Amino acid sequence: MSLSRIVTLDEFIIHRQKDFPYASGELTGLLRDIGVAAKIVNREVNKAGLVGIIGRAKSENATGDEVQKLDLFANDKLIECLKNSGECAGIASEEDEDFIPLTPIDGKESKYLVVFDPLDGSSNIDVNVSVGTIFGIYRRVSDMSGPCTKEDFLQKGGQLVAAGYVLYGTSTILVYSTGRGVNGFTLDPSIGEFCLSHRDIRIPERGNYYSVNQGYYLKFDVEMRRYIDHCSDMNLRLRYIGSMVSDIHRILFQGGIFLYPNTRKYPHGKLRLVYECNPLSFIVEQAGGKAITCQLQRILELDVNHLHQRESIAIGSPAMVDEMRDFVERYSAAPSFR
Ligand code: FBP
Repeated sequence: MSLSRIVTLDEFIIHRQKDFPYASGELTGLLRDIGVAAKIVNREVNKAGLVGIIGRAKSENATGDEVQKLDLFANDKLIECLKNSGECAGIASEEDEDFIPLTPIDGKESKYLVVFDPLDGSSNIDVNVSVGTIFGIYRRVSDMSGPCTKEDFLQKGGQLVAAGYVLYGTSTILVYSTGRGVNGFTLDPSIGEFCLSHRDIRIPERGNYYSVNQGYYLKFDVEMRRYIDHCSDMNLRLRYIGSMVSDIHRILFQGGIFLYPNTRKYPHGKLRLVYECNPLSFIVEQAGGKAITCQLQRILELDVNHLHQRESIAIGSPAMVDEMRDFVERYSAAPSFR
């Protein structure tokens, strides 16, 4: 498929279905429906200031974080699209306490589940800084004759069959992988279609950027402070948007490393394993990068004990993640590295 002609997301997904000999079209349908939900969310994000949808909603989410009105809008739209798709047996959202089993349409049980962060970086919504939707797709492990169960959503990231994100930025781009490389599709508002714009994305081995909330520097463990000092000594440039999906998107194309270490406030890290770390680690690994915790475990191999589990993370260019690993092994006081 040459980039010289317009290739829409739907066309590309259908074309790639042949990569899966036993494909039934369900995953194709699900990816297509997520694309539709992204267009609806994009429309509201773009005119947020005009339709009274900016600002806080008077509620907190499952993990006690402030919720923005647009968070709830995006959450509702994704749930609605997945409910109507008929290709999804259940969903788990960062905004909802528990997973939501979906009623089969026409009695047809689906074998897929979707986890998502409806709007990542929501603290940036009101100030017009890029935000994104992050999603992951799993195959059920529970008995298909009944509704999905919690076990279905506690699968390791390595079990993902597909993952992706939509970035609502200077342009809107959907980036996804089904485990056979990573491709990006830019929304062309004039035809209302996501069109193939970035084929087979490969992350650079190394980059000139590091991404961390430097404001927490003194709250990080000594080995993280040593590594951040090293980044500065190496004249790497600090870039931190405060929307993980936006920082990861930059790193996918320009290289670099994103860090959210554990702190006193977040002793296990802040970012959610199921909705943020696993799907983005799947994408980055598919593009040739690496993703580990600041205790050096591979993110995609982590046990998932509960839906809103938080983890520390170091993710990005492989050579830079390896270098961070060396610093932890050299400077960490933790007995496991002695
Ligand atoms: P939300 O999904 O609730 O927006 O939280 C996640 C997030 O906003 C990430 O996108 C971002 O990297 C991080 O939190 C910023 O956190 P902090 O302000 O503590 O640096």
